[in-house]
Amino acid sequence: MEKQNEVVLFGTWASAFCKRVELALKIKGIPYEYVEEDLTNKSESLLHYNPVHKKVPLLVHNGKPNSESLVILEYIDECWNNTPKLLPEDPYQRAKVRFWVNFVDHQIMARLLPIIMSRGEEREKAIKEFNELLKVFEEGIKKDFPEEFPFFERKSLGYLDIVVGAHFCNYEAFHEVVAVVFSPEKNPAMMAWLEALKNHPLMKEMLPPHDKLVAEMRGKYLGQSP
Ligand SMILES: N[C@@H](CCC(=O)N[C@@H](CS)C(=O)NCC(=O)O)C(=O)O
Repeated sequence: MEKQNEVVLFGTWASAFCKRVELALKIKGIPYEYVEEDLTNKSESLLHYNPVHKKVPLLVHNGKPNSESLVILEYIDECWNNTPKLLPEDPYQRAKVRFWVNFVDHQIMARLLPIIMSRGEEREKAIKEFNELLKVFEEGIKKDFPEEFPFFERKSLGYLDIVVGAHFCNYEAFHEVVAVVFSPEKNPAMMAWLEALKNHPLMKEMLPPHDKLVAEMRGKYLGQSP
């Protein structure tokens, strides 16, 4: 007999994209099996189920694969629609949330690599540009969601909380290894939101341990072995 709702997530522990999916599954209370992938030696299953990108996260639901974290989040929200909603019910609010998630993914995240790759004055310039985008983001979400900021104080964690939290709650590791990019003086709204997210029980449970992440980042960005 075919198993009902068999959910398998292929991921890697340090990937914020994978954390997005794990958070969504936990918020919705969906039981799942987790498979840790070695990206230097990808499994047959990953290559078979995600032949286009060959990346994690990969979610296999009753044998049907889904890849790309944002696609997976929306799939989860639609499939398990009697659990807390990740996206708002109202189509316009939903569009706004998608707009800002897209802004984080394509604009803000893209400004991190120039910071990692540069040094000295060039890095200062890259940090300044990153902060300018954060300002746009902060002003934008305060304007679009005036009643809801920080979001989860009024409801369970949503789509934007997941994306922002999974990527930026571990900012202290980035500060330690690469550079200080967030500060309460420059980014008060973002910092308040991150502090609140960091204290959320699911975020605490899901985020990679600080020291392990620092060691991983030192290896990846600075070529230092543990
Ligand atoms: N746009 C993808 C990005 C996923 C991604 O970059 N995954 C990385 C791990 S963080 C990966 O699998 N890399 C393996 C590779 O590039 O071969 C998403 O949102 O899921």
